[in-house]
Amino acid sequence: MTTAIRTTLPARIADPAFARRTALADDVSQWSYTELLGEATAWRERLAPAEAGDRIAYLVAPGRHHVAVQLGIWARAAIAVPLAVSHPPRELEHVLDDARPRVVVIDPALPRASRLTASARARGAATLTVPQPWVRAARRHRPGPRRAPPRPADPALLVYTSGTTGRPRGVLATHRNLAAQITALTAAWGWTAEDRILHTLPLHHVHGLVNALACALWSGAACEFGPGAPASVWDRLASGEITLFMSVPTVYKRLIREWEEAPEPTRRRWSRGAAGLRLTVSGSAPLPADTLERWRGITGHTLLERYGMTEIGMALSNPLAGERRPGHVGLPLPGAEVRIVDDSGRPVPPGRQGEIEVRSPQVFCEYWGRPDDTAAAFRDGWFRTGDEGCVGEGGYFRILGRRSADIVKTGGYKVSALEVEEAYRAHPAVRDVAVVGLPHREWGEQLRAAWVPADVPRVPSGAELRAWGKERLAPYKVPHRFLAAPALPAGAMGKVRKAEVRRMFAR
Ligand code: MCA
Ligand code: AMP
Repeated sequence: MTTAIRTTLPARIADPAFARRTALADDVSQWSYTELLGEATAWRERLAPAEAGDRIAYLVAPGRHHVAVQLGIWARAAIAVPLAVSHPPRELEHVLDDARPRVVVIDPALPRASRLTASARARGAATLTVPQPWVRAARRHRPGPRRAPPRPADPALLVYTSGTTGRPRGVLATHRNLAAQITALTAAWGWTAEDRILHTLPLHHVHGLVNALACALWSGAACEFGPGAPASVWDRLASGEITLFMSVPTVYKRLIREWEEAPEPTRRRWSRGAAGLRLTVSGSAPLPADTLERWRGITGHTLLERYGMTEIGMALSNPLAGERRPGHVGLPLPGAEVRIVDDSGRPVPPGRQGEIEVRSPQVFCEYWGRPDDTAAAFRDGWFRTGDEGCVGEGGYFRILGRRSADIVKTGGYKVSALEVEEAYRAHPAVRDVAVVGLPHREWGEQLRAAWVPADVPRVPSGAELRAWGKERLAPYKVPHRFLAAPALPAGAMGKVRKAEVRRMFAR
């Protein structure tokens, strides 16, 4: 099935009807669409070493500079590669080695800036810095030499995400893929130019990049970047200025806890203010029914739960109008076909469990530089999500878990247990290690590691192993607990039995 996608996000943002509207805001300033385009045009020229199709990586905190750089990259018809501000050098360098960017844009105020600058230059990339707050940004639209805007088929975005094995892979989406993802959501969730979203999500993943930021810009709406501290979020949600909020279940749990611990007058103010929101959305991980109920009790809103993946954008969503069923992720979004199949790829009847497959113009085009992985991810033109699900009454889908026990979702982030194990095997005191995700009230799942000490004079503590991991892995990939054991439970072929490792933590 194909949906005609004739425009792209960069073309859409230049709609003269949006020009004077607020595009981006933070706690000190607002940027109109004209100002944002002016800054993007300035970046288009500054990024001159890069040609169409080149990758441009950028380490810039979520906010107006981040968005201007991203749009400047697209104005050159280059591929945007967002880097995570929370990642240590080893993770950032993996992306540089894999994506081979021509240019790397770096905010010098960030902690990893100087190391990344050296790493980028050592790999032959040009580096550019973003202006510091004391340098007044170019605010007027400077047209510069005309350039053809990116075409729908041009590659647009390379997002790195963990697979079942090895290091994270780059998921490449074209402008057409993105436009299909955005139009499905803006239609389904009723976005208009009057919306203002409070954005507290990271911008190196689809949730923050597409669902929150790109949908706002596509609609001529305002995107406000704010701090993620629960009390600050509550104050903004209750301000009467915000219409939309999206986050992961962990964040809703934290907001609920903050509300419960607040004094009575503050609670009343937050609840009364938040009742005026238009929509609150949860995704990236299963939303527990009690969190949905408690949020409804506090704000009067039934969280809209949806399901998606970096490779496909959003595929399933509870409705804007109509029943939002707890424990379910709703129905296929406009333009998406979703089915449940058995192990041989045959669709199963409603109610039966199987793998979720998706076919849609939203689906990504390739894993960067990994043709075999790309081929293996599709069966007869359908993308195999690796998630288990079933279809219930009224066609509502349920997610029943991952097919691979080695994929863990913690606080909305996907982590490959095998990748974490591989990193820890490089520790001189670790002979062997097995990483599992255990159910956890706040994180959904939390990483734990059972490990076998090598023959070393001193066995490191769990805190030391955690600190060691944080220097090498993204913070959410570092196990929260370490359990030393004389051996790991293994089957006849030597494969570690993860179910038994899980039980080790229950003892
Ligand atoms: C931080 N830590 C974590 C996580 N985040 N540990 C496990 N899981 C995590 N997700 C570590 C920190 O390093 C810290 O360690 C300790 O846990 C507590 O950190 P804290 O300051 O409380 O965390 P935070 O910085 O406030 O972050 C929590 C968070 C964040 C806001 C929930 O994890 C987050 O932004 N999650 C959203 C991720 C997301 O956008 N996912 C979308 C991808 P220590 O105490 O030792 O210092 S999925 C996607 O895009 C698809 C398409 C989809 O469906 O949406
Ligand atoms: P990522 O690869 O980081 O984009 O994460 C995508 C994965 O998040 C999916 O394959 C699902 O396993 C999970 N996911 C996203 N939304 C939901 C949801 N509403 N319920 C359960 N799992 C979800």
